Amino acid sequence: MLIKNPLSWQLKENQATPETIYKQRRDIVKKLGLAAAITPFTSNAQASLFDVFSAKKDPVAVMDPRQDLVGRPSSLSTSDLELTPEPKVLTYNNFYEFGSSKGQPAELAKGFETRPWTIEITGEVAKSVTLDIDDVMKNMMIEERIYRHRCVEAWSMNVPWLGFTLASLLKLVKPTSKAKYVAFETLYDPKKMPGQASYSLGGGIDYPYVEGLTIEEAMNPLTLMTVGLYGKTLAPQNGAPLRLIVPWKYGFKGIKSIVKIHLLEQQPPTTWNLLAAEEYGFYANVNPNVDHPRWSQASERFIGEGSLFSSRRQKTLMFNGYGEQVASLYKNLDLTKNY
Ligand SMILES: Nc1nc2c(c(=O)[nH]1)N[C@H]1C(S)=C(S)[C@@H](COP(=O)(O)O)O[C@H]1N2
Ligand SMILES: [Mo]
Repeated sequence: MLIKNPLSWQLKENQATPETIYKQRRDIVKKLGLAAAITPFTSNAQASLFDVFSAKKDPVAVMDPRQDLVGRPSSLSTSDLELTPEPKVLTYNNFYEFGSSKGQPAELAKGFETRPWTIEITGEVAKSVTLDIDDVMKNMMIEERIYRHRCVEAWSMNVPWLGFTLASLLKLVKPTSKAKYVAFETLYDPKKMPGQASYSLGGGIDYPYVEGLTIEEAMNPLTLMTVGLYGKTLAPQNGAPLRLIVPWKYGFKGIKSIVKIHLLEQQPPTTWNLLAAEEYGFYANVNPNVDHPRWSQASERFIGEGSLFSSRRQKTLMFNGYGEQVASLYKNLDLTKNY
């Protein structure tokens, strides 16, 4: 299989993009100086991933405050949803590296530096690589995906994420036939992440935070490497510069501020499962019929307009409403045991 050239691929995609978005995107491309970087690679089918991502870099940019980011509309977006107001998405967070109570991450992650930032991809791949986040953001096709976002704590939001499919990234590194699982790791830097330096602030987690998916889950087109929300790059408290979003699973699978991706043959350990295996499984599919040992999962508190205390209760949807796309992945699995 040839390594696809994301640059030429992006141009092709753009031809199918509505004019206004295309124009905005073209302006961004111009601003980033990407146009000049397109030529060297287009004719070389053998281009390695290093070549593909060696487009010239912008001056180092600290992405806090958030920068504008445009995503192509996607048919995989759940576009009929009432959105959770942006200020709530930015303040009602779980990110234990910056404190284990709501509101704390928004405060303690202020000024968290996300440049320079690299992502290492290793293990069962044709060739291990280390990618620079800015090259990744320039080369991958960024889409807007409105998804339901359901925490295992039984609250939910609807968020317009911006990102690219994990599948499109993994295809570039060519997983080997032994790649059955994908493991992810958050940055470990207790100097920058106070929750990693303090047991009580960090909720007793053994850092770094780790997560994992099966290769089939990772390759599903819904699985999004997320770099933004509400038309801008991610805020630190939402997992800048790069986090995972798996919309049919509980939010804790959506690991934030990723620095490592490792493909492997065995199921990798995952943070909440290590902490309390009888409460949090590896699969963590949203399921109204399988309760958490300490509370029901049949309904959820939707965080929308108005006060958090007045938020409405609604029924939990099987696979968070994404069963049509993902139920087949679990047809041979007992979801009561594999929660
Ligand atoms: N590294 C890391 N990733 C994390 C968490 C965390 O504490 N640390 N919390 C998870 C949980 S429980 C949820 S619900 C989501 C919350 O994402 P949000 O704050 O963007 O809504 O992030 C997930 N990713
Ligand atoms: Mo969560």
